[in-house]
Amino acid sequence: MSGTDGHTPTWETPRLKGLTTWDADWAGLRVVVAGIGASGFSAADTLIELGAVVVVVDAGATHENEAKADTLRIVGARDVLLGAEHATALPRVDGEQPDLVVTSPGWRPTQPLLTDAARAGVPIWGDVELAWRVRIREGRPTAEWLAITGTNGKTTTVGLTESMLLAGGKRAVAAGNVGTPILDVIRDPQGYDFLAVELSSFQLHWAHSLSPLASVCLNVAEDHVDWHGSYEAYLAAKASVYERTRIACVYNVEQRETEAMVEEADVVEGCRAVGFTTGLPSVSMMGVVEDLLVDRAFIEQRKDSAAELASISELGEVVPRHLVANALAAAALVRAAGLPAAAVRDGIRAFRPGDHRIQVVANEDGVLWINDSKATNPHAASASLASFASVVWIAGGLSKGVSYDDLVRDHARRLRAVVLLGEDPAPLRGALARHAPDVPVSLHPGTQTGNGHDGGPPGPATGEALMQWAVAEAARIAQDGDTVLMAPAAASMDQFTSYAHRGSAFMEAVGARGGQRSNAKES
Ligand code: UMA
Repeated sequence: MSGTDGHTPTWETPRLKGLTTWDADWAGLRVVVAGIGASGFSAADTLIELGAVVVVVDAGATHENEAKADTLRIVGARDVLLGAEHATALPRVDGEQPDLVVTSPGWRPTQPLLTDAARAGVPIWGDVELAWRVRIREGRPTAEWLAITGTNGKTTTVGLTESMLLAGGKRAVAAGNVGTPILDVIRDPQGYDFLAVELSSFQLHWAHSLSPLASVCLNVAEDHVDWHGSYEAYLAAKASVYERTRIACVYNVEQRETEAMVEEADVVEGCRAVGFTTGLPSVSMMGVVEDLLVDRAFIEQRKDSAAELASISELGEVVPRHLVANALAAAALVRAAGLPAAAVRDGIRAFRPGDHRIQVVANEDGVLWINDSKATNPHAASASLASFASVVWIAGGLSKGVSYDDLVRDHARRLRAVVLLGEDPAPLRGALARHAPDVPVSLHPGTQTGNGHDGGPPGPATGEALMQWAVAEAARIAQDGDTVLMAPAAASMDQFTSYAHRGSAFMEAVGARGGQRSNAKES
């Protein structure tokens, strides 16, 4: 794990070894922070507070980054280097080779500054590793960590976990990949009992010594292959969530890969493996009996009985199977943390799912409109498609190098038509041609005519304009009983600023259609 093969850096050096608490001797440590986004800013700010000598590098010289750079200079950063030319090699700090690089998750291991650091033997940590190292302050841990990863359902599960912890009267917060940098919550003066920490595969790749109270990998499917280099490397990053877990490693009974990860993990003596299943639970599992979520893991009489936690209907009006799985995983984490069954039920009742995840936008004229902009990979889109019988599917975007063959093959029978997004629709279009040749496919006229970069016709619409076209096209095709499902199975950044932007554009376009119709009725 420590990567001492000469090609990858070790993450520990004699100077870094003792740095395992907030009160350790961080003073004068020479650190390069890669990135000035959410996590990089938080890492730099923390390191400056700890007395380290900090140089921050970011390839983007935007106004927003300039403003952040000014703030960091004021609080004491040694230097902030903005612009692509600075991200091509490891900078020196006060004329010397740095002791450490703290990188942002978006930086790939193949990025030149990072490969330069690796070649020079300079350890690379992510902000999550730094947060783990400084969590003990004045002799006490600031909070216990419940670590959550998986290809899909992370954000819902951290939200449910946080809600259950709060319902149990604990001071708790969701942090990490969910949006709030982990170092911001570690430094919160009020403090917390528990953190529900969402960890992406990128963050896990750069985390080396975490030892959470409980951990879960919800599921795995091909994703982020472009960042990790291979699916195997992505899986290895995901599996590392279980390393050094203390009380319970929670796995998905319906996905053997996650159980295998637990079997392989080097955990703390006495740590249990606890499964979750949307079927009947065996001993040491959370599961479903009739319409109830039950616990057969954290009760004394688990050999011959199960304890009721909540009824499925308390999760909402439409309850897809994966939401049941997410709730059971969250329940396992909080039960491992010693919370009572009532906290699970009350947490589920209080939970409000976030926008853009199988969100009902409208149900009009017999057509259900669903925003699942968070379905940024085939696995998430598959779970979404499986929830509906007859679908007009709005899909496509930045494909991240994944294959769409299985997805289209598995769901071809439920597709009435497909409306394609994406600057490069070829990957999904090809899979549709191979596995669903009879399903009509709509392509924006701009996409069909070219990208406009070569002096040809104008390129495809983007953002709101593109989504208005897609929604109008879907409305033209959809029939009574259909679901129009915007679950793109791809990232959004080629045509939108984020999945939230894409989802909001969809909701606005659907809402505007409702407005047009009611105006037409009135006039
Ligand atoms: N940058 C470079 N060179 C590079 C790459 C990036 O200079 O090669 C710079 C950019 O100009 C930018 C900064 O680095 O200024 C961005 O860093 P980042 O992309 O790591 O993003 P942060 O703002 O630090 O946000 C990160 C997570 N982003 C990613 O992993 C891409 C956020 O997850 C997370 O909420 C935040 O830390 C706090 O922990 C977002 C995400 O999209 C939601 N996650 C992916 C996902 O869920 O699929 C993994």
